[in-house]
Amino acid sequence: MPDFTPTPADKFTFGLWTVGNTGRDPFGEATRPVLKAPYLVERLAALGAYGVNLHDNDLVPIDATAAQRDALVREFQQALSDHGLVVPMATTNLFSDPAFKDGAFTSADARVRAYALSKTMHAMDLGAELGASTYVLWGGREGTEVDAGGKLLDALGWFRDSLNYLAEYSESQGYGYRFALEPKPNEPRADIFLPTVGSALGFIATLDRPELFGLNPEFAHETMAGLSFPHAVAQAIDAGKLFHIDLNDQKMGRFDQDLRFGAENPKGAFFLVKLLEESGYAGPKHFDAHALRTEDEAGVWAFARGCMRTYLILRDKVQRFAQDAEIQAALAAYRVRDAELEALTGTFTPANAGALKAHAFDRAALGTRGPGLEALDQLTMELLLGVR
Ligand code: XLS
Ligand code: MG
Ligand code: MG
Repeated sequence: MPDFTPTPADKFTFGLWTVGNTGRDPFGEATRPVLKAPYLVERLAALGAYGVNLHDNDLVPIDATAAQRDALVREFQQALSDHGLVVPMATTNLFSDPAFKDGAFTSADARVRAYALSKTMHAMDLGAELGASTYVLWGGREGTEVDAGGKLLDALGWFRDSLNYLAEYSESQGYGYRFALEPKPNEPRADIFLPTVGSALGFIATLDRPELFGLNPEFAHETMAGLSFPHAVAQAIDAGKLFHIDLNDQKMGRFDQDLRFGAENPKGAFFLVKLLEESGYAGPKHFDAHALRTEDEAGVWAFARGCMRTYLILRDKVQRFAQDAEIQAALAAYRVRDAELEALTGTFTPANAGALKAHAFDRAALGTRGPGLEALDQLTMELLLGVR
């Protein structure tokens, strides 16, 4: 029986803001004290994590002086090198400060849009200094409660202009970032622009350098939109755009919960792990979640350990699924092959099209055949429930 202990080779990462979450919510104060970044690094390394990600202000307060910034960065870098953790991803906090209350890149105020660009370029400098190669853009405040301002089309244009500008900045500085857009349907705004993976994929195609932009899909965000996370991730993979991933869990139809990975929907988590492992995704697996507000610091580390263990347990189940003869036989029966017809549908030629149009299909037989999905799904459940 494997012991499911993570190692850096598993490439698990956490945000400073995740294990550093103090439990504050819109109705209640913090329930846990602030933990300093170097301490978080030390504890994550001890648990077997690979890296740590950050927003600029997770490490450097928004009003820090240059000297304070440099001291905090040095202390953080020392902890990273002492404990062998890397910073694969960085991002900008464009949502906490009241200046961004009506958007950052999509604010109707040109001064706010300019400040958002400036703040992001400084944060990109910080990320590059720490070695980050992925730059996440979550547009938390990019949205509206009311559309009386009439900025829907303008906002998309401002957003596009800002992303184009930041890509040029990255290239001109030699940072070589790959930008990962993180869609979310709502919270903290009533309606956030580019609300789903599909919306972001469509938008990327309109950018000047689409090759530099991809996705950072999050389990909770697609679930909040009532969508299937594995389906969204499959589309990102198919488009060659899965640049990063935020793993957590979420009850559908609720506020943004950021639950421990697999806590709510282990079956969805299984199909997600299967997709990541079998598609060859090689990037970090980032847990963007936090311990329940009820928990003390011991609960925080139980949460972090739990996220990684659940991933490893599901990865083991994926291997068992691939080795299970009965499951593989059911899968083979489900995927019906037909050499003659596949030859005709593989490539369009006038001759193939003509032969296909002339082919006599047994429509009744096609409609009558049962594909065996009930049995296959039950086998999957029994594997997940630990009885096979
Ligand atoms: C919030 C987002 C946020 C981003 C990073 O819901 O998940 O944590 O991942 O800004
Ligand atoms: Mg989130
Ligand atoms: Mg996230």
